[in-house]
Amino acid sequence: MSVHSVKIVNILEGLLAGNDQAAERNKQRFSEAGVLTINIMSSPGAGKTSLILRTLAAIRDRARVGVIEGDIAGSIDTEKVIAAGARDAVQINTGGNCHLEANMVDRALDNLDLSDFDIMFVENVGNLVCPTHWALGEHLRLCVLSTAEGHDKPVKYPQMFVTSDAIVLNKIDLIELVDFERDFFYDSVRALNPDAPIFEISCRTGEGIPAWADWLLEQRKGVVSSR
Ligand SMILES: Nc1nc2c(ncn2[C@@H]2O[C@H](COP(=O)(O)OP(=O)(O)O)[C@@H](O)[C@H]2O)c(=O)[nH]1
Ligand SMILES: [Mg+2]
Ligand SMILES: [Zn+2]
Repeated sequence: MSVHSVKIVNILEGLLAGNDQAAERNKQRFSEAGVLTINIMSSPGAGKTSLILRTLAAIRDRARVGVIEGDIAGSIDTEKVIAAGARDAVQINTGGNCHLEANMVDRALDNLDLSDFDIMFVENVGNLVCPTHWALGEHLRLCVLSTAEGHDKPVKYPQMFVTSDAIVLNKIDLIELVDFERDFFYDSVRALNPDAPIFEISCRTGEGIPAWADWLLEQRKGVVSSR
């Protein structure tokens, strides 16, 4: 390795260590407030916003939900989640950055009162690679994959599947149309991550949303009881 590349590696490690500390502080704030926080990761268009909207409709009478929306630009998703019943939402424009970082979530928290919420969704930037390295302070890491992307994604992006606490297989309504091989997908996910629950969902039809919503509400109890 040249001196130059050693330097780059060290700078990245330093940045990630600083990010981990900021994430730990965020997590402490979420935990003390009893707010279950979920970092939602996927490639662009897999259905992160659609899942938040469907989940809001399913649980808004049982939990107070907030949303932190990470996008490279624009605030279109924030307007949608407020209209769907989120108690409050904040948009983070990353200004070109391809993932959220803990200090961005810290700044978003300046605009939210954590005592208003039971659950906080953080919609990460659409990207299956670098969000895996940048903790935000979440309790749960959720990977959303859509059938249209193909069954081989766990093999191509293993780190995303290794580090996820739960996986949503979205657009299940399209599974026959896109030749998605369910067995291949399950075998490759299980080789990387034996325990994460996998929820088959269609945000188009609502299939699978009740089981996912119930699981989520159950996870929130863990955050409250560990306060
Ligand atoms: N057929 C189908 N389309 C979906 C489903 N979920 C989302 N979509 C569509 O996929 C596109 C991207 O969804 P969006 O939630 O914006 O993805 P995001 O970029 O991950 O936030 C939109 O046109 C959605 O209507 C689904 O379960 N089935
Ligand atoms: Mg979105
Ligand atoms: Zn990135």
